[in-house]
Amino acid sequence: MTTTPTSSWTPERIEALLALPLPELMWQAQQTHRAHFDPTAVQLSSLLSIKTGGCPEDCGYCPQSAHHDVGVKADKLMDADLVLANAQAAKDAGASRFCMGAAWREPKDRDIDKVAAIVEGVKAMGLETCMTLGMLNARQAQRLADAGLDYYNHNLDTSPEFYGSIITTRTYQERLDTLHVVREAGMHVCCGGIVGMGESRRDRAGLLAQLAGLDPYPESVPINSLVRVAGTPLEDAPDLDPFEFVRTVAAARITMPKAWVRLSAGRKELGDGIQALCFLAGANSIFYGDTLLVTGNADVDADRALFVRLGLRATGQQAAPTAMAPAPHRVIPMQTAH
Ligand code: SAM
Ligand code: DTB
Ligand code: SF4
Repeated sequence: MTTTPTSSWTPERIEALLALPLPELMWQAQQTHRAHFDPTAVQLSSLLSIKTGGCPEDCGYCPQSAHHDVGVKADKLMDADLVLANAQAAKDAGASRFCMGAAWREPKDRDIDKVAAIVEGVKAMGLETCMTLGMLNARQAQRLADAGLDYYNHNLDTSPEFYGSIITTRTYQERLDTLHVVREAGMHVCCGGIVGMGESRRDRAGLLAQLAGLDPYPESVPINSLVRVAGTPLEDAPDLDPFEFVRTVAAARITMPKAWVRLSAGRKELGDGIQALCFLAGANSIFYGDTLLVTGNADVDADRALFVRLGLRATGQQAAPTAMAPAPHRVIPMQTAH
């Protein structure tokens, strides 16, 4: 694999998109969105940390890295029963996909045995499954695919040029290699990045060029807005104009027309107005539920109210948003980083 983008979406072309007058950019994004999706439908994924904290990687944004003094306690892999109880709660609340994250650099083979059993259990509930466990080798990817895992999340996070100032313990190429084995195993790829880490607009274009250049591009593209967590190296990252986030979402939609573009971390801080612009720009998926992995997510009642105010509906549900099922609740309390 190579870090040279293979699509016609070069960083230069994408940077030009990002620089368009906002009405022009939004118009292009909306046309693309409407060609492939119902613009009123938003997919809901719920997230659970199944192995929290103590990660050997040094990702500068991450509260779960053992390199940073954040106060997140390192746990072992959660019991399958508890994972399944959380999945059932997410399903009852209306989520169509259950995403499980582990703070590992890479799973051990005995971990794969355990998570494969969890995948089978969550699938049996009728939920789509997604996992993010760090780097995988080809054999591990195949085990997960055979267990029925629908999506594997592994983010590129930023441009190849900016990457080294955020993470030193894992290379960009290693991330691309994991994406390759996930694809070869036949799973859907969920891959995106983080906006607001002090990167330039050119870096955001560089990230999107990498994503759009994957062949095929990811089915699911999470766009995270950095959650600045005290104790991480990025706790004092400079403020970014939130319209840059909207622009990034719009450019993701234009460059990856059929992908699910997910508003991921940082929705609470973005506020209703910016989120509404993101939906207009082509975002059509969110993380729904009390918590992300260790930090708080947007309030579920606020999400339900926002869907009603904007006339959006959750995909996979017949009823109007006013009839969205009750908000999901955690079966066990999650840790909250300060
Ligand atoms: N350990 C696995 C890995 O890194 O591949 C999986 C879990 S990791 C927490 C998943 C993703 O969450 C990261 O790639 C990053 O994009 C995102 N993330 C982590 N901390 C974040 C933060 N503070 N703000 C925004 N996104 C964050
Ligand atoms: C992704 O791109 N964002 C999610 C999911 N994939 C695993 C994680 C967000 C984590 C935000 C910080 C935290 O709570 O740890
Ligand atoms: Fe570990 Fe993933 Fe956090 Fe990086 S982002 S420190 S790999 S849990």
